[in-house]
Amino acid sequence: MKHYDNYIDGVWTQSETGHNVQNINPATGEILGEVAVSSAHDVDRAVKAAKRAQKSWRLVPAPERAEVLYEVARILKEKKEDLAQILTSEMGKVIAEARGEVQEAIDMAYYMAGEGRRLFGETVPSELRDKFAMSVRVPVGVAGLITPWNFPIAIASWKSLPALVAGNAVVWKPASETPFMAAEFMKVYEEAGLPKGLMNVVFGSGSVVGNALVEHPDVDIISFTGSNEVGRAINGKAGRLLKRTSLEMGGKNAVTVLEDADLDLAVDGIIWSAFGTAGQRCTACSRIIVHEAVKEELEHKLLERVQSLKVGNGADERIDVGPVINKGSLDRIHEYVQTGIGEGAKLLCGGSILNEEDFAKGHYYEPTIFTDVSPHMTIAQKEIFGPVTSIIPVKSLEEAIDVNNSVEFGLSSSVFTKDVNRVFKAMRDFDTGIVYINAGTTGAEIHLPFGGTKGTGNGHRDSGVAALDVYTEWKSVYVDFSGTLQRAQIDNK
Ligand code: UN1
Repeated sequence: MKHYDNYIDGVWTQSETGHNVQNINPATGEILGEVAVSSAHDVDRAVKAAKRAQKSWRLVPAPERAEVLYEVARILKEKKEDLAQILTSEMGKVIAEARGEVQEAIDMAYYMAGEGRRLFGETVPSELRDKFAMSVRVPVGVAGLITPWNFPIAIASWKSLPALVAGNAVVWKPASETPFMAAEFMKVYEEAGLPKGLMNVVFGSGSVVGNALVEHPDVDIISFTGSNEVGRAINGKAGRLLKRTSLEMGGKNAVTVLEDADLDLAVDGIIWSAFGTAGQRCTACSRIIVHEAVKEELEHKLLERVQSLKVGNGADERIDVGPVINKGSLDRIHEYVQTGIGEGAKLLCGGSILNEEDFAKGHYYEPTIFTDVSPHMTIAQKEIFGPVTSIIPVKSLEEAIDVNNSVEFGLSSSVFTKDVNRVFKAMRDFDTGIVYINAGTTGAEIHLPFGGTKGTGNGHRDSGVAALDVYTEWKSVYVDFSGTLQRAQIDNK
């Protein structure tokens, strides 16, 4: 049976508590192994190691730091299949998606390695003669990363790679549900030759380990992806300490289908983004806003497709929809469905926990579509994080935009139409951080900023060049080579 301890200062180290917790396969109930449960003291040791290591790492030229990232990319590529298998076994997503997720981490490693030769700053003209002005990026210091279970390696790569290439050190608290991917990713960094202390992993609960990271005076920035509730609590505590936070907290994403849309394409996009990862993506399509003229036809086509989806253990290549992460999640999803029925929404398909023999040991939910949902209903407002989506009929693009924007989140939205004018209108007026045209709400690429507006975040972005803004400070530098005292705002006026 596998067992993992914390990784602190380049050594796999037993936690202070000496306790462990089991890691369970959500598809089968099988016990995969166990992992350390840590205390605030373990976090403190990791932060001290990170702080020490960062002192010299910040002086290593960025192109040289990037060499480690190129190695990370190469090793991830070599181990892609093994990592995908482990990912499916502890998280449950189907194997093709697990491979895709590892690929996302590989892409991110190459992309951020390239940043080692860019990390662009700015030079601007000074107001004064014989004076040079520039602004350069400097590392923030120690980054505390708190990452979710739904993309255990991709999201960890979005955060750790830019942090490291920019000259920071990292203390990482991975989700309790997916510790093995965290340990595997750590092993990749180790093999790639990352100097000790720069990346530390502390396993344990959010309330102990996460909290200790947020409150530690030597952690300079917290980057968090997870629930809105936890993100707000983190921001409250970090705010009092004037600590920088980058928060990504979910969505209530909608696909809009207009009356001129290619309906078969729209169905492809909806099925993939509503039921891929069993709906457990922040970007999952959990609302379908459809023009009433094509509602019936769309429902018919969706129903046909949903009935052909195979639910089961994602390790089997033939499966389309895997289990949800755990029993608590399964029950919560079912509760939302009951609430939907109670509020008068109509079930087009699904609506049940799957517990016949094949499914009894895992946590499976039927792909579920509600129809005739009105925008204010609970199922049209709350993030369900499961394979449940809701059809909301509208009469125009304008109404669709209002409905799209009527939720507390602002992560991703999409529109299916062939009309170029409506494409640009939707693109401008959807109030989300990501907009797709003629595609579902998922499928973000790593070299573009990832994140959203309103309750989704606090203005920062993972991925893309925007991620560097999270892990660097601007330093403005003025070099006066005139040999005299030149007073800005005075001597040049
Ligand atoms: C998430 O939605 O939780 O855009 C992350 C996508 C993936 C990442 C999703 N590249 O679907």
